[in-house]
Amino acid sequence: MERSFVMIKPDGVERGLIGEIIKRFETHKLRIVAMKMLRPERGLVEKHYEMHKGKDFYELLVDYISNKPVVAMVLEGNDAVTKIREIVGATDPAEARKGTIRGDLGIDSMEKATKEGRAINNLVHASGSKEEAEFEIGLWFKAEEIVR
Ligand code: IDP
Ligand code: MG
Repeated sequence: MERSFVMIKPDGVERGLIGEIIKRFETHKLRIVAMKMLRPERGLVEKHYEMHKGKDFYELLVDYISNKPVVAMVLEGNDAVTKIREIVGATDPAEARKGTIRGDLGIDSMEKATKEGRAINNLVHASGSKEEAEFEIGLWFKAEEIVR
């Protein structure tokens, strides 16, 4: 059984899509083993996205998430990392396939975000690899917060 980290980003929470997003994961046999709602402080978000440090969108990305309501969770299932990324879809909602969360529910695009000088609003974060998942789960959750 594999685990991955998922965060419903501030735009997903703001638009009332928490239930819809969670339903899509549960429907695909991914089990929630940890979950909390919080407004992550800047330091946590900086660490979470440290792999992007130095990129031109890094500060915008940290601004997008910091101190805003998000839902953080750990999901467990067969091939969870890959499966979740498939369910989530491509980074740019304008490019994401139908049937994916970002493709069906996303309303932003890389083009619009760039024009407006902000991060792409794409509803959800999901770990990109097993290594990322391990790092992110440890960053956001204490061992005793994993419930199964
Ligand atoms: P991912 O979330 O699909 O894994 P990453 O490349 O890891 O995509 O980027 C992290 C987040 O940063 C994206 O989900 C998106 O919100 C934002 N982002 C990525 N590339 C850009 C960009 O070129 N401009 C603005 N924001 C971006
Ligand atoms: Mg990523």
